Amino acid sequence: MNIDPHLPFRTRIAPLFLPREMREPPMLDHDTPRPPLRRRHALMINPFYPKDPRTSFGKHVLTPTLALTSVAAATPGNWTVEYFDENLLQGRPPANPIPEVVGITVHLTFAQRAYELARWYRSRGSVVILGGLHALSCPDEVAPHADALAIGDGVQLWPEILRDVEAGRLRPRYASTYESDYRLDPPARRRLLPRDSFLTTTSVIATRGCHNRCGFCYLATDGLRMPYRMRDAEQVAQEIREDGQPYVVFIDNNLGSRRDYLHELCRALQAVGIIWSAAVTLDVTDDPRLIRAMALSGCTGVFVGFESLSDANIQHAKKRSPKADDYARRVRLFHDNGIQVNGSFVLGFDDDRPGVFARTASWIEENRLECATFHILTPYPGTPLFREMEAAGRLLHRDWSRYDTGHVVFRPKHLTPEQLLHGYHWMYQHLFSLPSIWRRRPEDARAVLPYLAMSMLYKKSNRFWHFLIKHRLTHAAWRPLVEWNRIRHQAFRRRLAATPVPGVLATQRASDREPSILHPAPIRASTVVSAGV
Ligand code: B12
Ligand code: SF4
Repeated sequence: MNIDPHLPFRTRIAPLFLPREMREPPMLDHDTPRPPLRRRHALMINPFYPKDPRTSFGKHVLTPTLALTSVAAATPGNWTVEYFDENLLQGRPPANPIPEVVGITVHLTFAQRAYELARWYRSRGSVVILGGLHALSCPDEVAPHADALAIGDGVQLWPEILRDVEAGRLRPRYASTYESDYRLDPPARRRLLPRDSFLTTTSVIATRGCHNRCGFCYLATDGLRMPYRMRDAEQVAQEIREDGQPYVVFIDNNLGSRRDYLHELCRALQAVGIIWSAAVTLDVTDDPRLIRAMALSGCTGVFVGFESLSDANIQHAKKRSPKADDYARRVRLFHDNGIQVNGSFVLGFDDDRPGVFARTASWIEENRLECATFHILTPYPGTPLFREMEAAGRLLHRDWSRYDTGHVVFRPKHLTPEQLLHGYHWMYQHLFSLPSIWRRRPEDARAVLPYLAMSMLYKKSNRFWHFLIKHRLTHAAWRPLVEWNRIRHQAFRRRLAATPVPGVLATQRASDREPSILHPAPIRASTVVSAGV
């Protein structure tokens, strides 16, 4: 169905539920007396960031960031370590006793909250270490808020920092590259996480970097050199077994950068019996056998950065990606292997005009993408896109808290900032609506019910999410659905394994295809969980 290009601008955007706790962090207490300091105790904090009511609140408790659990894994044995995520709505961060060291991860969107926390803990006697993406891209801005800055890979730096604290010789800056042998890193310390608060605590990272360098991506930040590194497939499988959860989310930038490696990983995962999802670039579909291997090893969903349906936009972004007129065939290949697609789209590129919203929404519905994620183009500081926008005088402001891909921070070329924001809101309103969810239901009748259940839970239940998150019921509410799906997926895999391997014909365009034994009738899995990070 082609949506009228004027529809987004004729539609009123409805106000949405956004409780204060999802908008503002808890107040820090400045009045109570200072509790004692606990030596050799480190507290790791993931600061609060305001939630966008257009998207699902469930997104934030799907799976945790690995930033701090990775760093915590490198803590020397004579230190104790504790973890606190302000986004889990459990009130103020721990302050009794006061930790000797506080490690905070800083992204540009929550930098102000990180500084506020840093100020508060420093005033109480803690040594504060700031690290993360923003420390790397804007070190001079971050440095005054910390006793020490960790620039780059915290796993390499953390033991040295704690030893220097012990010896009273802390330096203001520590820097590390990402050139180390990734296989030697200790597994993330997931046991520090409140397990009840997440659908799954098994966020896993198997590879680092990406073969692309898109101009808008944080990987293109000046000074960041992140060569593609892979961990042993067996090591990854073992880490997954140890966490004992049925669903695993790979948070790699692009799990499909090296196809030979992904084949190897699929072989290792096949024996584990979990279901999993990951972000991959669309070119993985160049190898249909790989898509089948992914499905047979438990892949139920992929997060794909389509970014745009305009080839001009893709070229401008310097993304090496298949042509837009071939996206549909490639989506079909995932669907034929029972893999759901969560498409990620960036809005506001230079070739985007007011018709972009209706056109993108029509395409998503026509190709039955089970889920879609939208981002307003955002020039992250330090990237080529930022430099380009700055040089052209197109940046509207430098309020980093609004550089969260949900606000317009630059002057678009063929849209007004108001049109871009309205169109972005309309995309979520439209794609999260019941008629659109229904239009995108899987073709296989067996898959429809779980798809609807998951879509309702994920896209229509923010009030419920608020309750679940606050009362630490996320895992309990979600787990039966996931377990049901894991079992269904195992049956699907047996059916898939019994069908012939797709061959040459499967790689042809859909319109050219002849029915063939090499391209069997698709069998669909009733999967409901798709990668959403
Ligand atoms: C998991 C994830 C999420 C989760 C959890 C987020 C959270 N903060 O809790 C969810 C799904 C909720 C999420 C949401 C969003 N995310 Co997100 N997310 C990720 C993802 C996929 C993985 C993060 C991770 O675990 N990385 C692995 C760790 C090990 O790497 P790291 O964070 O860099 O940490 C290392 C170092 O930086 C350093 N370090 C970090 N912190 C500290 C602290 C100390 C003390 C020390 C010593 C060292 C140190 O050591 C670590 C080990 O080397 C990344 C992409 C990626 N693969 O990194 C995007 C990413 C971080 N997200 C991004 C964005 C934009 C968002 C959103 C704003 C998008 C949106 N509109 O919804 C939201 C809102 C969150 C927000 N305001 O920050 C961007 C950030 C871009 C930028 N320049 O800031 C990224 C990079 C994706 C991308 N390609 O653009 N996200
Ligand atoms: S393909 Fe994705 S992860 Fe890779 S550089 Fe581009 S935006 Fe970044």
